[in-house]
Amino acid sequence: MTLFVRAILLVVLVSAMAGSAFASSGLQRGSPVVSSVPSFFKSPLAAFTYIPCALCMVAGNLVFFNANGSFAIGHSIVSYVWNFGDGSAELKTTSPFVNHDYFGYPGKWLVTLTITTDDNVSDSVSQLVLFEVAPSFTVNLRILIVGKPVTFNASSSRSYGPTVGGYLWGFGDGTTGSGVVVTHTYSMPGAYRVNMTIATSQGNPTISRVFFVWRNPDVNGDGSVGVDDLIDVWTHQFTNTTQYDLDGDGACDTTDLIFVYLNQFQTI
Ligand SMILES: [Ca+2]
Ligand SMILES: [Ca+2]
Repeated sequence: MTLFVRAILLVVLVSAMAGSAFASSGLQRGSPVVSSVPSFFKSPLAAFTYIPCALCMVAGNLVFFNANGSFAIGHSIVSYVWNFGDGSAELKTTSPFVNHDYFGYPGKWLVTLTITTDDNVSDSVSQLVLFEVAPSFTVNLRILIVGKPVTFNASSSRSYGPTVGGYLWGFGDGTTGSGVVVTHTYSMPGAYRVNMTIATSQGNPTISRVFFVWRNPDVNGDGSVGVDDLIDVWTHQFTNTTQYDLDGDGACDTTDLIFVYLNQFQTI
């Protein structure tokens, strides 16, 4: 290894380590501010899932809400405002996790979540919550990559009564799918709100989570993510070369470099 390469590696690693604190905490908090954002790169995006406490021995209809799948790049989410759809007062929290105890029938409510970022940009999502149905889904990839099929699987969902007629998906890029297991391929990097709706005899409850899709960090295409890719991305910093702009924010910058660094030796 030449001295020149060693020098590059040192700079790369130091800058990557400096940024790893925010990178490891997820893009929701503390990512670098993005100056020019392409139109497909929508942020923030509100999303939530819920778990009905259908088998709990508690009074009322207790529901756990989780908005941790919401997303904002370059800014923090400073508030979550919940309208639980039952006439109760809206609840404003700083935590993405809340629970709400409903009392009485019909056991389904249109719930609206509004998130706001520290630069005062908001996004809302409204979804039907059906107490006797617990929708959930898993994803088969740790990291979503442009051009790589990803499989969403809703077979972990449960119904405690209503007859399930099917599973409907919105992939957040304008396309939809149906079936308990679906596979989708994204063509552009960015943030996508994936929603899954269960069609039932009592109503169609929905949950959603935001997924971030990256360009492949194996930028030199040799089949693995390694130091060669790290150097490639580092040498293209601030050149606006699309191939090296892995998060699709319009520039090859530190965020892209850290993404490669964090995914060295990983199977992509
Ligand atoms: Ca490579
Ligand atoms: Ca970028």
